[in-house]
Amino acid sequence: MKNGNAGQRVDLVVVGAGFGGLYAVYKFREMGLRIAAFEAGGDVGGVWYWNRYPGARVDLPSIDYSYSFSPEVEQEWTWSEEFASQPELLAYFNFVADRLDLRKHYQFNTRVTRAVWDEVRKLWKVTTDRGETIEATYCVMATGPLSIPRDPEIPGIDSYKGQLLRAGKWPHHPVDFTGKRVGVIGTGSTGIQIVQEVGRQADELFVFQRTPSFTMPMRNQKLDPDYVADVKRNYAGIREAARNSPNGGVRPWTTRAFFSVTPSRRRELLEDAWKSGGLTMLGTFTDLLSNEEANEHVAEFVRGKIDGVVTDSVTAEKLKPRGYPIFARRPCLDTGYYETFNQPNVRLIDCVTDPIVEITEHGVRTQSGETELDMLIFATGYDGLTGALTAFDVVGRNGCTVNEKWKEGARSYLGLMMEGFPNLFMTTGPNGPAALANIVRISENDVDWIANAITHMADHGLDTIEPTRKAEDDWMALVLKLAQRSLLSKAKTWYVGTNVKDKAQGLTLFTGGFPRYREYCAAAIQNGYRDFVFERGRKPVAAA
Ligand code: NA7
Repeated sequence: MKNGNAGQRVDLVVVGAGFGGLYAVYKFREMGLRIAAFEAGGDVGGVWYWNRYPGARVDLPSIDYSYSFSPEVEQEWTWSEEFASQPELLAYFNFVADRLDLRKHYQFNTRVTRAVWDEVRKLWKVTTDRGETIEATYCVMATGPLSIPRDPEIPGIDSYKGQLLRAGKWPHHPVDFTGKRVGVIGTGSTGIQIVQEVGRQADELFVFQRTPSFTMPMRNQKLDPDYVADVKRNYAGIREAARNSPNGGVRPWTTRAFFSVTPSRRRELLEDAWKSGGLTMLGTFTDLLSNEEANEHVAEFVRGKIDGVVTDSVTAEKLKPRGYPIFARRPCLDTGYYETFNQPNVRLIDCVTDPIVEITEHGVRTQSGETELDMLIFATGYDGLTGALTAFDVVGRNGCTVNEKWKEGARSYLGLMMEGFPNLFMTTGPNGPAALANIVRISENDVDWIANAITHMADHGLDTIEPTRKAEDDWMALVLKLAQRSLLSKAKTWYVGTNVKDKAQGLTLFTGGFPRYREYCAAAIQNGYRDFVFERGRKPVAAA
């Protein structure tokens, strides 16, 4: 599709060309629906289209972080590394788009600026930054949990005269750091990946750290062709196992509680997990996110590893995360991050004891003085989970916007729909398991669920679908109850919204595990859609 959408009427609008969007376009096209799809980026890939910073890499095994819906794609695509790099991930997206001929449905470089529910005509009017308006019966917001990068709230950003780079909007050309004085603000997953890479190239690297993250060795490796062949023969079983695991992936998990084994056995298990790499440690005990004492033991184990690597004891101490549970912030995976701080060209600036005051013409001024920089990189995170749908006006019944609805915190039913927003669906939406389970498995689950709902409506001649207030209230109560049992709320992170000024705070994630989430989604269909209100014409219709 080029630019010929103005005034067009379609069955369904899809926003986004990441994992959720591409599968949605495929699925709904196969159902025979007329689709218009929009993507702000210049091509497919979602977050992997934008995040081209050096060292960008997924923290789930590539085998898991890929579609299961297409046997052709599974068999024809070959992953080269256990944890794929951004270029390989982008190549995968392009392969899928070409192989399934999805690109033609998209209008790229086009941002949706407004979506308004027309109560009389029972359709969504979707407006883009190109000034066109499309009408659609259904709207699928596949806008992703991490699509609105945010600058740090530091005065003076505009005055900086050096080269300013943002991890989430990285240039499309190679950036050369040789001979440069480089600063990185932010030490989450993104900052860590950048630091370990840029530290090897830059003349001097200054790492501005406010909250240290726990990071564990990724131990990435090239995939053995025999292993890949074996995976390809067994994809069906691998996918089934992933769907039935709490994290939606093949990562090992257990039914063993931390204090159920002796201290020496615990140590052994943690050492094994450390050696095995990736997020293995997260699956070593069941209660790491519910038992504070168990959690602190594991945190101390990881802090000990920092001492084992970082030679300067003051720097080692500063790098040790304290004051929040391990895994309550997204655990990071690294390849030599701590080793980077043993290099003479790398300096850690602790922004707790020496806070950033402003960004100046020449660099960054902390309380103790100015650090002059040729290049400054922001790795300062995202308005996560909700940011994409609050960044523009999504207007439901009675003129109510998503922003208004979510003023006190994001609400939804199953992370899929909202009361007051008929025929509007989300994939990996807030109050679903996004961020806590494999986003590809969640996206597939969500698109399949939406497809079921649309088929049900077509079969019964229904015009609108919307969850009841009670269903949404009950779901939110469950999400809250589970969240209260989890240590995830005990850290300041994008999971709980504390990283964005004035954002409502609270854990807007379903923490009950992926299989249980799938069960709830399936039950909402199998019980005859009793948690939804349907309309035919202007009349409410009881669930069939
Ligand atoms: P994160 O994990 O939200 O990290 C953002 C980092 O930026 C974090 O260390 C913040 O410190 C830091 N930050 C933000 N503002 C400032 C200011 N003003 N001064 C100093 N430091 C600041 O985002 P990522 O992009 O790394 O990772 C996002 C997800 O991508 C990750 O969870 C994985 O799922 C992949 P703070 O914690 O606020 O003290």
